[in-house]
Amino acid sequence: GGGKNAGKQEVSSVDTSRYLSQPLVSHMYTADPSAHVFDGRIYIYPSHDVDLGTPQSVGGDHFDMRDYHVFSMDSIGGKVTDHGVGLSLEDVPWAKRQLWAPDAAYKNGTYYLFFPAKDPEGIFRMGVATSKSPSGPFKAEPKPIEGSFSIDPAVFTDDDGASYMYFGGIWGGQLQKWVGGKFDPKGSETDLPDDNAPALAPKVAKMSSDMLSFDGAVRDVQILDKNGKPFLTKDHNERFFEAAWVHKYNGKYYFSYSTGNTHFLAYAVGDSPLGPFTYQGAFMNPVHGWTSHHSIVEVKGKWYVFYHDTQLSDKTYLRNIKVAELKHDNDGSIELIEPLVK
Ligand code: FUB
Repeated sequence: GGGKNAGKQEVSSVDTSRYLSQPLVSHMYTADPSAHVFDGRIYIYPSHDVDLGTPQSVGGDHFDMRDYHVFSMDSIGGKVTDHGVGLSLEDVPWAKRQLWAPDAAYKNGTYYLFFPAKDPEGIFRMGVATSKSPSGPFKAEPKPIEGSFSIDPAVFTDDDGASYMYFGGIWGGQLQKWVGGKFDPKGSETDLPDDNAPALAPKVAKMSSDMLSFDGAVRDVQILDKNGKPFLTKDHNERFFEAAWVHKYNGKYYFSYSTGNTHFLAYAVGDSPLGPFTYQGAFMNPVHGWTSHHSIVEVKGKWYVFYHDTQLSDKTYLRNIKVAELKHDNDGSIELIEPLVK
């Protein structure tokens, strides 16, 4: 069971009955699963975690991923197919390291893979790669998306066909180093210093019709409390950290994210894809592991959350993707999921 020594368990002694669901993939480590239904099949675009011995740092250097694999299945609970390497670091001309959480989208016969990576200066940017198949392989554009920065792109396409990219992450995701609109290498490694100032906001940009660039300005995503006030830096249980995702349910826009160092997956609801969004609460309690990162998708009339934990490795940076059902109540709220069975 759990308790103080849980982190010291050998892999062979992991008690699988502690977990709400089991890893979808166990022949390699996977994380940050972005799931989509394309052509009636479920495709998953995760990070591919590897152990290269890179020393741990607050900035997350040990999340040192080098490629992406694409996975698919015909139904929830069905066999998972590994389509192999969809994109490699060496095939991205501008990217030097750390292929972090990706997402995918489809428009006009083309599939798009969006991904963050550090450029030669050590600054996270967002790249895009294209394919005629949802399983790849994807060909990267020669340059990062102009005006992009930080991590964790999530692309949502509304019913009117307009697409938006949500992105940003604090601490290792560098969002706090961009407060002046320009990268400050001397900026904080964690939250901004003023605990009583408004917390850093995630970002949103409308995508151009060819999905290769931002159409207009990058804007702040406002996450407000129930009194209409923004959360403050000190509100670590509620404020945005990373892992943005948007889904639409009953005409409302649900902006969900990780609170990072407090390990919740939380959500906020709004009437426009650009926000503002009003915080509703956590919908998933902390998983086993430090990071929490998810996607929410409808499959045949039921809703699912794809997420990860560290069941297979007991190491923060070697994760495994999972899926669980997600329930919207009649009032639109999401039922709280407990990923660790007590
Ligand atoms: O996988 C690397 C980073 O860890 C992701 O980009 C974050 O969301 C966190 O899961």
